[in-house]
Amino acid sequence: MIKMSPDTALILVDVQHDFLPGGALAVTQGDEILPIIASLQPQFEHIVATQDWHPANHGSFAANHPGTQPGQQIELEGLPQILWPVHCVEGTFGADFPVTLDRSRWQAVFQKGRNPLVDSYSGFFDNARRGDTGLRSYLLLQGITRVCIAGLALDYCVKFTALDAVSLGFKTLVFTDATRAVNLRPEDGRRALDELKAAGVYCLESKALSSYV
Ligand code: VGL
Ligand code: ZN
Repeated sequence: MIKMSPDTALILVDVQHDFLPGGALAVTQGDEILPIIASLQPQFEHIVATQDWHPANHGSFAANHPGTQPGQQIELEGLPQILWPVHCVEGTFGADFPVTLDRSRWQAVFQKGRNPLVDSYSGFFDNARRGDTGLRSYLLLQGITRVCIAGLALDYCVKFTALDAVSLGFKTLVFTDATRAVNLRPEDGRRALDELKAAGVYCLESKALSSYV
């Protein structure tokens, strides 16, 4: 097992019941990333997580816009917004992390999506890039210059977290086997990887991590 240098953090994005099979916004085969995350965690000195955490009146829920369906796009406070099933409501089981996920070495959890008027795919900023979760300043205070990302979902929260990380100047890697896509359109996951690579994000299988050290 390799050990990443202390300037590198593992960011676990939204590994929550509602994104796992059986959840309200289940990502197909999302549970397959759990054993991979388990084998990745011991290789990192710094581990943080993000948690999708919505009030029940959140504007991204189709249920809060009568006459709409999940998957439909609307405008929310001037931004395009895909409507989702009710998911990750604060304090509910769906918003919690599975017990099989070892949290004993997590140093911090950054909640996002608390403002009902704007969605928040990235673990750093909301979609309007106004609200800040504090993740950036936390990483900077810890002396982190490189981040490695795993979690759900590849075409939304993993993608936008990685794009923000690279735009903030972090060397950024996404573990291609420790993420899965929602795939509202069948190619969304593959397209997300193309976008990430084009933005300068390393996309690597977890077993190839030693080649990145
Ligand atoms: C996510 C859609 C809505 C995600 C969160 O974690 O990828 N996707 N909220
Ligand atoms: Zn959400």
